Amino acid sequence: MESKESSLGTPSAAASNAYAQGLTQFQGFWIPSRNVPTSSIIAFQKYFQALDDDIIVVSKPKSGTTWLKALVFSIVNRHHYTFSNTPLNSTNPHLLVPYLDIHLYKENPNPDLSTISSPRLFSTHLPYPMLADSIKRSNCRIVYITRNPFDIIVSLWHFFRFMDDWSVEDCFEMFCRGEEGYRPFWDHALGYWNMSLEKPSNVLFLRYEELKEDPVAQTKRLAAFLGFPFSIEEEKTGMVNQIVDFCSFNNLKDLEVDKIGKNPGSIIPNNKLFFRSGKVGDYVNYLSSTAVERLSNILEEKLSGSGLTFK
Ligand code: PAP
Repeated sequence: MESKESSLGTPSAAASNAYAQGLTQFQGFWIPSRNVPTSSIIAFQKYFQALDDDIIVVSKPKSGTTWLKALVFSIVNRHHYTFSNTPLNSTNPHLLVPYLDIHLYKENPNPDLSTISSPRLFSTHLPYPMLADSIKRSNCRIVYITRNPFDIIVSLWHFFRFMDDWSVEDCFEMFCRGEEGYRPFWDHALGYWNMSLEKPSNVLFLRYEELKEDPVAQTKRLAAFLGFPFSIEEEKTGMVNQIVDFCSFNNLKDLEVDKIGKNPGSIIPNNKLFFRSGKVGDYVNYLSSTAVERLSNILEEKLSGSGLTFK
């Protein structure tokens, strides 16, 4: 595995936008190195020792990570907290399911994670080939969430407008060239898709759209995969619905911590940015049908024969 930063530096769109200027080619992927120094990835790859009961939330940015983290935290901790005293009321989901690379191994190249109670909840945006070998060798569970790339583009574009006066077309072009952070979309998704087929008890492949369409069924599926299935009694008393409601866009976005809070040390100016519209198909308001057709064709070619499709 290539372990040096590439002298290629930044993607071809770099001249025109700050987002691209913050990307570094590393181990074959473009990494937003302003937020994820390559040294923290190296430290994570070298020192992280996965445990069999670890749970790792993985996504490409803007795929539904915040939502999934809230759900996973709520499912796993439902016997420890009520909805009125859950830490989600006062802490953004990103801090409750911390990033291995953006948080833990950035703050300390060899943090002591042994004191975290089981199951430990972690997250990353890194593509499968860049995960620490101990994760691949262990029996831990990876939950991957993906989303239709058209909505990801629009979400990404909106999100980074806090630092970039870029157009949605700039963002779209970058995505089509596979030069966005953790790029390209199709390789990222394929890596986890293939692993979910190869090791279905270790890798769950979720879609944002499926969660939106039937959050109760998908939350049950998620809980069963995580080894925390809902009992018949819990289903009867409405626990699944309560978790779904608590983690819904409308509830989380109105919590004070997510409305006016900011995660300490984060480059993201406020947590509100993690909650924009939370809709499926919003892209039709931003991308032309020609653009959609063009990316659909790219996806068809790149994903051909894999069984993975996006609409
Ligand atoms: P991140 O990679 O920066 O953490 P991520 O959470 O993956 O972002 O994705 C953000 C998207 O999820 C936003 O989509 P939008 O821009 O199209 O609106 C955000 O609104 C949406 N989102 C956040 N929380 C929820 C939720 N509880 N339910 C549904 N969608 C959500």
